[in-house]
Amino acid sequence: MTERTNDQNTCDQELMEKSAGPSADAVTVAEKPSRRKFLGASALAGIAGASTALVGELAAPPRAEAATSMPEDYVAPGKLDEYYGIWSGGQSGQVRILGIPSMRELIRIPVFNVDFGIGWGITNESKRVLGKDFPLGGDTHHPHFSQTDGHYDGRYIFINDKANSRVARIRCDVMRTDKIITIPNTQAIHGLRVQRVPRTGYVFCCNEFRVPHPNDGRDLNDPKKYFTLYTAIDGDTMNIAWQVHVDGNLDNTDADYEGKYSAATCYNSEGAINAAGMMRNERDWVVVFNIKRIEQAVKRGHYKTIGDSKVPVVDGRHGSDLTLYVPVPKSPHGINASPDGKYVTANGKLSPTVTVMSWAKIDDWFAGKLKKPRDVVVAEPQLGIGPLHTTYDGRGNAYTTLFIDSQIVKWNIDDAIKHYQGQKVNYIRQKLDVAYQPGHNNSSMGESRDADGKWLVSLNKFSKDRFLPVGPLHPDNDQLIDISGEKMKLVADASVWCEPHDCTIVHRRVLFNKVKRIWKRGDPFFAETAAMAKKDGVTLEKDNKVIRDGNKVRVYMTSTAPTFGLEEFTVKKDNEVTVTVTNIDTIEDLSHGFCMANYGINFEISPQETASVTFVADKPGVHWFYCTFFCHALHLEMRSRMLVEA
Ligand code: CUK
Ligand code: CUA
Repeated sequence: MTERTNDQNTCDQELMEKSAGPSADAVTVAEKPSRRKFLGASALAGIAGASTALVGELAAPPRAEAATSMPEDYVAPGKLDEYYGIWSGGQSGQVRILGIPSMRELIRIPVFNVDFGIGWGITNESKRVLGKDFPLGGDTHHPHFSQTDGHYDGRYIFINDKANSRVARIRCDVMRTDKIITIPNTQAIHGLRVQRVPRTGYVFCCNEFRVPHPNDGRDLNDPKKYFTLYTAIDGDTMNIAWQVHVDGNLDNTDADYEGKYSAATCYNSEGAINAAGMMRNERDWVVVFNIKRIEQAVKRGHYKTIGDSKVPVVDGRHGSDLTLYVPVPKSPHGINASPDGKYVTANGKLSPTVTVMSWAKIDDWFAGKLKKPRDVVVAEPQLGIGPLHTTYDGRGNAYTTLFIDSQIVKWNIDDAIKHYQGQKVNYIRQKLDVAYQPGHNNSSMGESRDADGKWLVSLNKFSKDRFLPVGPLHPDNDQLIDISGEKMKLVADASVWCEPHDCTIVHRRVLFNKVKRIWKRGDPFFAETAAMAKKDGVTLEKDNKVIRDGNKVRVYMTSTAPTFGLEEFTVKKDNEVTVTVTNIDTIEDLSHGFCMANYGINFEISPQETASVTFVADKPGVHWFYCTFFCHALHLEMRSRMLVEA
């Protein structure tokens, strides 16, 4: 693949030198960050109640700032990135694609949000995906690719919406959301990962909040009766396969490399309803789900249903043989399977440790060969304050974010295991300062067997002084780190809009040839619209027609630069109008838009795509509709009239 060349470095250095004037230097010096002072009080308050040892370490003296090196893999104009990064869009409810290593944002994929740019939430095609009465936004956290036998297969991306308890699927060939489902019996879908083997298969989700079931007003203030569920979705049909009634709450999840197990962290084994209560126990747990046994229980009818939902709910509480509860230190957060298929780590959050469990030992437990649930633990390295998430380089090393320490710690799994067995070995390889307060990190190909240990991204919650001030709301700072050598090297800062949480990084070979450059006629995304046209006797690719059907008017037109197929159409006030536009241009990148002035309508139509919108023509008069994508020298002239009779 692309080799890093000195030429690129030199070129980049020259660029940097040219752009950095004396005033820029002055700002850098004057505003030199003092990382350690930052967050002191609020971070301490946040872990009040955590052990005093933690608080003691927080007060430790500052370390030197890590030197930021010039981008080593500068992607020059016209050059392509080697990796795709799929970013969660956080509270924007979208998914974004970045190029790596450039960290350039390439595109945004609207998912749970309304987007005026492409008309997501405006067109009939997107509304069919969003469903009736859809909420206007979402809180996305975990974008993950479908896999086959532990390799990314480039079919789908799955993403959760914590705010409205939904899960969406994005088709990778057109990078368009094609399914959104609301998970029954839940509040706040948080953790999401996929079954790796034999394939995806299941999409596993953590329902975070404990609520009464059914949540219809009963047991309002009786938290003892609240509980939550672990959900498995069939990734092919997007139907719910089953749910598991668990003890405690659920946070994050991951699956193994054999198709036998998935596991989830629980930070509220206490079943409390406030922060102090949730931190009471010194230990919470990881729940391991035995997939075969759960499937058998469902098959045998050993399940209940809740309220109106038909989803089978099996009982996986303590004492069930469907699950294993592994006690781990206080309030674990991230859970991450290692790409060698051997281990899964639970990150301590309020404990400075990460708990390493062995899938083989989990096998032994379910076979009745182990006495105590803790016997599946093979290491518990002490890494620093606030471990949240871990990722891997495929060479036996793990990289864990330390939220409070604002660091990434690189550690060796085998050495951590030896240390746990009593040997005197140092498992910590390096600690790298990041800016600041990292949540997730993710490595190139890191959640698959093909982890290649080239790049690491640290998704930092705070950017503080790293960018020009832009008002009280700061961007997040996602930092690119080179992990190809012995030492981690910080390469670039990238500002991002709130608050991505997580990303997945895949080599371009996974997607490059799967991604379509123009739509294919007959695509299922607009199949329903095409069926409607057929009923009206309309050939979308050539007809420009107005069909009157009582109070309903259906307008069909083509678009080809720089004209719409119709120069005008006439409707009566309060007619329900459906406008269907087919972009018959065949040239890559030649998108048109359809914007109806003063009607709040805009959508994009890519080459060979059909898109439609339905609205009530409640404003009489002349309304120009115009193209919103600069498609031609006569783009501004690409406009026609809707005449609404009073
Ligand atoms: S969570 Cu945000 S930093 Cu939603 Cu995966 Cu850990
Ligand atoms: Cu079509 Cu601008």
